Amino acid sequence: MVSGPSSLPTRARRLPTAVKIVIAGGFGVGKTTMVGTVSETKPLRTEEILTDESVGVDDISGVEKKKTTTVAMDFGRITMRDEYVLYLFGTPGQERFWFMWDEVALGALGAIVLADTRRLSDCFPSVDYFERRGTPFIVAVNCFQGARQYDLAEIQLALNLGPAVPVMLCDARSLDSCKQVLIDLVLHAMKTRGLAPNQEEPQNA
Ligand SMILES: Nc1nc2c(ncn2[C@@H]2O[C@H](COP(=O)(O)OP(=O)(O)OP(=O)(O)O)[C@@H](O)[C@H]2O)c(=O)[nH]1
Ligand SMILES: [Mg+2]
Repeated sequence: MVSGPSSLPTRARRLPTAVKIVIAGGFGVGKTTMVGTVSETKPLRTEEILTDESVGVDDISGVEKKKTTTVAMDFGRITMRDEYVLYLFGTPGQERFWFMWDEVALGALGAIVLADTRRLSDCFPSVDYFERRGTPFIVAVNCFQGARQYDLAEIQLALNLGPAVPVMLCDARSLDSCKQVLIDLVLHAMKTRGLAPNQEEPQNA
C-alpha cells in the first residue's frame, strides 16, 4: 500500500516557517561578520572600500583597521531544526545609508541590535528605531578583544532599555554564539508578538 501525505509524520509534512530577521547596530560593530558566520549559503555582501574621501564623514574611531563598509545590506540564510528558515538582513551601519533601514526592516519578525562597548552610543539609533517601529529586538554585545567588559545590567541601564529587552554577550565570529543569539531573538519575538512556536522550540539549530 502506498502511503498518502496524511500518513507522513507531522514534521515531514510541514514546510519550515520563513522568518525575516534584521541585524542592525552602529558602524563596524560586526553585522557583516555575524551574517557571514551563520549563513549556510554564501552570504550576499555589498561591501565598498573605505577611501580617504570618507574621512570626516565616517567615524572609524575604535575600528581603525576597517577597510570596507556595507553600503546596502548583507543577506544570508540559516535553517533551524528543519522548522524555521531564518532570512538574515544586515543593515548598513553608517548614518549616510540609514535611509535604507525601512526597506530592510519591512516585515521582520525581530531584530538583533549589535553593540560594541567601546562605542555603545552608536547603537542608540538602532534601539530608537526598533522601539518606534514596535519591532521586538534584543541587544547582543559583540565582545571585541581589548574592550572593557560590563555587566549586562550596566549595559541595560546605559542604553535605557526596558526590563523586557534581553541583553546578551556574543562573539560575531563564533557560529555557536551567533546561533544562540538568533534562538534567543526568535523566542523573544514570538513571545512579544504572542505567537506560538512550532511544535518544538528552535533550540539546537
Ligand atoms: N575582535 C573581533 N573583531 C571582530 C568581531 N566582529 C567583527 N570583527 C572585526 O571588526 C571589523 C568590523 O566588522 P564588520 O562585520 O565589517 O562590521 P559591520 O558592522 O558590518 O560594519 P559596517 O557595515 O561598515 O557598519 C572587521 O574587521 C571584523 O573582522 C569580533 O567579534 N571580535
Ligand atoms: Mg557591514
